[in-house]
Amino acid sequence: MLRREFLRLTGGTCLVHAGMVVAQTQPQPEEGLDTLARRTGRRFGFAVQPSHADKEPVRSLLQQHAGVITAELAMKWNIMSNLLGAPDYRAADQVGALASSLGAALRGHTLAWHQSTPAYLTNAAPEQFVTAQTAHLQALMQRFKGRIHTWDVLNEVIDAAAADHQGMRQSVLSRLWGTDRYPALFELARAADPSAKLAYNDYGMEQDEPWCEARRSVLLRMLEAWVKRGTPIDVMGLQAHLDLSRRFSAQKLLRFFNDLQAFGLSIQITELDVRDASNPGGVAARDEAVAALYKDFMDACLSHPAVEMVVMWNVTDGDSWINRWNQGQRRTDGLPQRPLLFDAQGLAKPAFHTVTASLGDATVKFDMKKASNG
Ligand code: 9MR
Repeated sequence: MLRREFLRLTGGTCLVHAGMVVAQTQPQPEEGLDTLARRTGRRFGFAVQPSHADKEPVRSLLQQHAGVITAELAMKWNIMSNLLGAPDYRAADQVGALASSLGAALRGHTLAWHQSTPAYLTNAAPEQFVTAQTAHLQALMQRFKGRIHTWDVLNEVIDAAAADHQGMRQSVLSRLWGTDRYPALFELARAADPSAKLAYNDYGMEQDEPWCEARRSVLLRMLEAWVKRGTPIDVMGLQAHLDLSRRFSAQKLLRFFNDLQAFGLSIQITELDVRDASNPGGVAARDEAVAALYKDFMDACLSHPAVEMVVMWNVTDGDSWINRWNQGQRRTDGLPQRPLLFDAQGLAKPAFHTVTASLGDATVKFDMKKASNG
């Protein structure tokens, strides 16, 4: 095998690093990211689209490193809905089959989200919407019953700027389902598949900015009310779309994790990537800065016993949603962003090595006395 091919398949991990021979106890090349995560009872994985997952380099990288698979698009309601006919589950089934073939846990994403609500329901009567949302949730959960590790039941309902609405986002969901009835989604989900963990999933809470703090406060208030009324929720999904232009404080993040744990929730990092649109440097400097933020973030996460899994949002910089033409912020130099662990050719970047080291060095095990509020 060519050295280049070997490094690609192994994620580029060398036995000699920075001039030092790596001790036998350090991660070995054949140990993929999920294997390393399992040492502390955790899992590591990726969000994928079927069209990327069956092509190189993504295919081999998943085989080497994936212990969790999330469908980036394929399990969203608007993607599978047909106004006139039965839902089209083909792409969702492909992602399910991929997870099985890899022996990976499958995350279901997402049962209720304003952005994936089919357009034809935007002006529905509330009763019609409730009937359609309920039927969708039940049918999709029934199809994957017993095969989903965790369902993202509800996604992104917080908007801290919505002061007149207690920080709840105003959307098709708040209008037609009702914010006070969000817990009912979890009750329906628990009844539909009692074997799946149930998550609320959201973004913009991981870094040290006033607006993140505001979003954390709204979230904790919302979760407290849900838990008080016995809502069957098991997991807080933190998307972790990190950004180099924002500050990071491990101390504040860990305090937030303690608050979530106190509600009896485990924590899953569900959509990790690092945007570098603001970094003016060349590729090497950008990659070092991205790797440093990954290190700070991963070390903090892995030091907390409530953190259960880490899922990257896509696999290589080439298939990252951030670099698609209509998404993410553009760099002023016109170059693509470098948000993930592997470059567009599938070669390991410095961020891969820091994440490998964080997983390899972790000593605190995932240890969650599962909440009894379910
Ligand atoms: O990456 C996804 C992008 O390709 C889709 O156009 C978009 C709408 O379906 O969803 C993106 O994924 C989002 C995820 O579902 C929820 N959190 C934010 C993600 C990035 O926008």
